Amino acid sequence: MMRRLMGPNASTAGRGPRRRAAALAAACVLVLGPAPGAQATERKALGGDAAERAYRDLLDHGAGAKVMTAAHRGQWRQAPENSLRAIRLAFAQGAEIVEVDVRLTRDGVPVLLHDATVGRTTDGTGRVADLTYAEVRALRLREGLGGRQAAVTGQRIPTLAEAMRVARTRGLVNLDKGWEARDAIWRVLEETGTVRNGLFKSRAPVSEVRSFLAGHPGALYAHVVDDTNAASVEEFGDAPPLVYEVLFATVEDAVADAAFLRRLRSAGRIWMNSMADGLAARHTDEASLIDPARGWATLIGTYGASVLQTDNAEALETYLATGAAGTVPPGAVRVQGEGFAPGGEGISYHDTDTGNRGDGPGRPGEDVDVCDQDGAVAVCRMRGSEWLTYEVSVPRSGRYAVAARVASPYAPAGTYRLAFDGGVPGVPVAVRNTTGHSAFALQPSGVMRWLDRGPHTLRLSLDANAYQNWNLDYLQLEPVTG
Ligand SMILES: [Ca+2]
Ligand SMILES: [Ca+2]
Ligand SMILES: [Ca+2]
Repeated sequence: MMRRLMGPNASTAGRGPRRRAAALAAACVLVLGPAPGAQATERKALGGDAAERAYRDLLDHGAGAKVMTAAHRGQWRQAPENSLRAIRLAFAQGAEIVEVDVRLTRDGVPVLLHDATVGRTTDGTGRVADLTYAEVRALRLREGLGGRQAAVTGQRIPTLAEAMRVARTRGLVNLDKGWEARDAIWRVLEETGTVRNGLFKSRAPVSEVRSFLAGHPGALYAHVVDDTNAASVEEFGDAPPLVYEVLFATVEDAVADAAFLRRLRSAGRIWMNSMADGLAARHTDEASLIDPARGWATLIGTYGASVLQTDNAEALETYLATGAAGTVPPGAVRVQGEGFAPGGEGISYHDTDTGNRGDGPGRPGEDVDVCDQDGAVAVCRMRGSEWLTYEVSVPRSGRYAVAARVASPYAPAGTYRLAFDGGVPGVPVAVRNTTGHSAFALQPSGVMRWLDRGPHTLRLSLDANAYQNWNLDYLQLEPVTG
């Protein structure tokens, strides 16, 4: 019999031990995730609150097991990372799991903070391990992923206890960075009645993991493996962890091998990360938003992922429900930043330095700088006085509002103007801080224009006398109704 590395509390929750032979038989085929579209209805049929359903789903790794969404640091696009508001939003937007980071204050209180220091995400400085809880509580969180130029909000660093109370009926919490503080974390889970909500995670030696789980019945656990510790899978033997989190920098990594993953998949869930390049090769959120086959679809279908950690929980949920991701809204027209018109320097664009200084696919002989930002292809190294011309064709006559999908960790990030059909540039549009070079956000420009059905030119020019440091993924013309 296979004994899962989990205490008796967990095993009484509806899944008995599974015969090893059955597991081995299942291992002969890399089980594909359910077809996109199948998940939405399935979820409603189950009873209990959302956390109970997520818990049962996590324990299920059968052929029809649903793919689960884990929101990286909560919904940080709309609230500070690791804030209570970010956690609430992530659950409200469909994530079954919210990944948070746990650290101890000097006086031993588990709080949510990613870095060892508070500088990036708050208005304070110093190491959290050197600050008392009272000192930590006086700090205010910065927007999104933080950074020195991110606005300070009214949100505070939450305690783990506060976070677990939020999650208690809503879903699961993946406890990253917290292995060293596991005993303190366990006490919080017990005190808040959330043992079933907390998913521990580590890449600690197997003996250490076994010892902790043996002493903490019911603890949920994910083991992190990459090519440096793949042998730990052998050490777990026939008592595997509930979840393996598999990290692979490239598809040539040993842990990305199909037979290896089939084995993991037959015995539990496989968790993969699509936030950035190098976590699951180049199968990222941004690549998925261009074409799911370049990201999520391949992680699920080829690599057997049944938990995906994402910075785009809403978009992933949409993909899992409909099979589509990153689609253009009805009636809208999208033109890629890097898809500027042909013609060359001085005719279709002006760029201030020779050649493509970015790492992305620029055009031969042309100077516009194009970067690959974790799968998003964007015009980068944008400088004052540069401009780009686009050819757009609108499907019907009407008023259109222009929005730009941009990324920048700066405030101000930049200023651009739009000109239609060879006319004069309009009012300056400020690019707002998105708190990361790869943290793209679709920002309305406030510019609206009547356009007759058919082709038009649109020129985007950067004010010469303004600070400019931002990336342009695409422009979008959206029909204005009413
Ligand atoms: Ca250039
Ligand atoms: Ca440039
Ligand atoms: Ca683009």
